[in-house]
Amino acid sequence: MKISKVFFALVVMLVFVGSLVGCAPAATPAAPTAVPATDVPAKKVYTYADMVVGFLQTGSEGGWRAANSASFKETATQLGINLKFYDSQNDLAKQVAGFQQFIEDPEVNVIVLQPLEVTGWEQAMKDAKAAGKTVILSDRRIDGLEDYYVTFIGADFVEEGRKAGREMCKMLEGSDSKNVWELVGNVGASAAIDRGVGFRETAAECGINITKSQTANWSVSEGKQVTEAWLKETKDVQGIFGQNDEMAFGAIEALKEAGLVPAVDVKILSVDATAGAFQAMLDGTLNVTVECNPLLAPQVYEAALAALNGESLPKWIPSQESVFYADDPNLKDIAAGRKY
Ligand code: GYE
Repeated sequence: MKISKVFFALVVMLVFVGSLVGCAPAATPAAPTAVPATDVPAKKVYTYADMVVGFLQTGSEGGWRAANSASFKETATQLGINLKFYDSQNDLAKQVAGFQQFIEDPEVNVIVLQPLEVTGWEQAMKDAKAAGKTVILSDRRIDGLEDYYVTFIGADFVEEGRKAGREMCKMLEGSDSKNVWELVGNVGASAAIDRGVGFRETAAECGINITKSQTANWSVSEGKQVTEAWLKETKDVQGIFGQNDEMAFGAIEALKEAGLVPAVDVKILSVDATAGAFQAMLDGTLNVTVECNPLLAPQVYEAALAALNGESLPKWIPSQESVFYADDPNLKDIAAGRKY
């Protein structure tokens, strides 16, 4: 019995030692030598002072564009951003060339593109990514290439078009004829393409007949020339939709010279809601303007800084907008409070 007790104790001891050896790793690796915190490079946190923005502006075609350019210049000064401003003079080839210049500029870490047209950007966008540039679209979108820009900050132009169609329907309610003429912006621009899509969606709901549609390239002079030519063919028109304020101003001039009373004989509706549109509504020559906000710089610079600091952003950050009416009793006060 004594032997068995000794044997049992020996077995228990051997099992206990084995269990220790079995759980312990074969060879406990030496703990890695901790790197003193001071030797790990701290992740850089960018500030606005670190931003060098290459800004590709479309041109200087009207009141909306002037307010938009001022927004980017004034906000850059306020935030201490180094802004390199490139005027593409409404020429796509010039804008693509300017984009390449910013890609090759070692100082530029952010490129903000306000694309003249939705296509023509594949190579430039791929080159920018390869060069490690942060690209943000502002004002207008491009087709596809979502992997090559951080985000698009701009209006929902289709919704602007829908609003325009609804307002034209309201103005022509009860009219025997609903013939409407459309003055289109630059045909390759998302603002023109999408406003046309939206307008057709809601104008169709009330039986509007778009009897004429032609580009007038966002300008007063071309808006007038196109409308004059149409009036020589017929005066059977009940409404004119200008895809921006300037083209509507040109149509207003043409109607007056043809002996028609704008906003009375022919309803006039535009998009942008610039100071000129508020003046035309106060003068009684424009019925409605759908707002498109040009003051995009604060949102764009904020998104650029977030992107430089590695934050992820939605692919589209829509700007918020309203609609303004000539018959609004508060129109004068609203106009006085506008920034553009
Ligand atoms: O409506 C027009 C300008 O891209 C939203 O461009 C902008 C448009 C605006 O020429 O006035």
